[in-house]
Amino acid sequence: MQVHNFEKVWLGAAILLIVGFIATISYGTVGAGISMVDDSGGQISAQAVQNGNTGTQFDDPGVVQASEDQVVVYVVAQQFQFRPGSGDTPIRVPADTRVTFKVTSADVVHGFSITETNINTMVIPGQVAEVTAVFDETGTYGLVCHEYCGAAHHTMGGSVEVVPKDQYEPQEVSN
Ligand SMILES: [Cu+2]
Repeated sequence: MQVHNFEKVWLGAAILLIVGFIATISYGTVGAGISMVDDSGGQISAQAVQNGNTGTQFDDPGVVQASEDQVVVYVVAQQFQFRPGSGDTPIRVPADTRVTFKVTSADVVHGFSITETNINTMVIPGQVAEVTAVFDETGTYGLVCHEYCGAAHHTMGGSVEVVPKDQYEPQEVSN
C-alpha cells in the first residue's frame, strides 16, 4: 500500500497529540504531589452540623494540633462563609507541617479551594471532605468557594495564613 508522505506526517502528528493528551490526563490524575479526594473523610449529618450537635470537632471548628508534625483543620462551610476562614478568623497553620483539612457543609454544596495550591475539593452536605497538604511557603493564601451555593456565593471566601513553623503557636481558631 502506498501511503503519501504528507499522510505519514499527519498520521504521526495525530498519534503524538493523542499520546500527549493521555500523558497530561495521567499526570493530572496520579502525578507527583497529586491525589484525588475520595470518601475517606466519612459521613456526618448536615443538620447536626448546623445545630452544632454532631459530637465531633465540627461543633467547635478550628485548628487542632494532632501531633508534633501534623495539624487538623476542621472547617464548616455554610451560606456564605467558612468557619473558620472567613472574615476576621483566617485559618492559621504552620509551614512545613502536614495539614489535614476536614471540611463539611451545614447546608448546600460548597467548594473549598486554596489559591496558589492544588488544594481543591467539593464540600457536600452529609460528607466530610479530607485533604492533606504541606505548605512549604509562608504567606497568606486566598480561600474560595467555587461551587455556586446561592445568591451571595460570590462573596464566600476567606484566607489561610501560613506562618513559619517556629513561630506557630497552637491555638484554636474558632468562633
Ligand atoms: Cu459556598
